[in-house]
Amino acid sequence: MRLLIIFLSISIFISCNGKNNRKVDELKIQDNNLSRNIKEKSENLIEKNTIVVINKFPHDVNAFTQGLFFHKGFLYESTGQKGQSSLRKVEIETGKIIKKIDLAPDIFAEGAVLVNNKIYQISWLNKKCFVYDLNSFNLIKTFDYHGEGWGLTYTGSELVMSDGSNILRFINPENFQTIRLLPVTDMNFNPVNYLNELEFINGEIWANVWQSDNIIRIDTASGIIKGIIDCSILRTYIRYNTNTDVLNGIAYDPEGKRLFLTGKNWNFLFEVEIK
Ligand SMILES: [Ca+2]
Repeated sequence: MRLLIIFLSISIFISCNGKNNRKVDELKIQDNNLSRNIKEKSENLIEKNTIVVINKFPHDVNAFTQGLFFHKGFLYESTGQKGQSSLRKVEIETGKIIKKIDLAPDIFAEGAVLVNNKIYQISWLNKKCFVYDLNSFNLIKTFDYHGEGWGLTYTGSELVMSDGSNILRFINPENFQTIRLLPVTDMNFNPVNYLNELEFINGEIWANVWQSDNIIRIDTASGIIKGIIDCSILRTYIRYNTNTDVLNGIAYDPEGKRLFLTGKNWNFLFEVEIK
């Protein structure tokens, strides 16, 4: 009798447990479906665009573009690589270099931006930001900072610096002290790494994502991506050689509403429109 009770108890337990397992499995499937739906819906909230090429202009194939900005009809470009780093003022239509300074051979220059008639140019591993007079390119001062320097832009009150991670640093241009850090994520709060050259456009931060053909549009308050711009079509225009590297270089002309893009050692600078 006792054995029968034990057997029945075990049978009932196994039966209930089986049902529970099925319920757990069903809940897991429902949960997975819900997660997928939320993910799909949130991804749909990110605007997806491509570009149309309006113009293409000559670009120095020896310019390993790391920083690019527009000012009063000219482009200003920071080029990288040790022994080849420079700061240039370039005529857009011809690609002609109007003014250029070469940096010390141990400096690997990165992003550059204009702040009140001064050009700020950061460096990759040298932990130095150089500040020049806009017109003369004379060095005014240098700042030291921690970590790597990749891209640089200016909001009108703060510098924004990328370092290859998903963290953007907001910096006081007066003393180069960090004011705040902004982690950049997708809608599901996954980090978006490899943020490179930057441009502040209509209140958003636009960033080249290193080794991709995408530029992302970042909300400056939340750090969440608002849009992805697929620029892969530019690859069909450029002439490849052994030095041709990735898309990197965003410059915006706010008055003419013109957007310029290029890449490291690319033979063209493109004027594009968002589609
Ligand atoms: Ca830029």
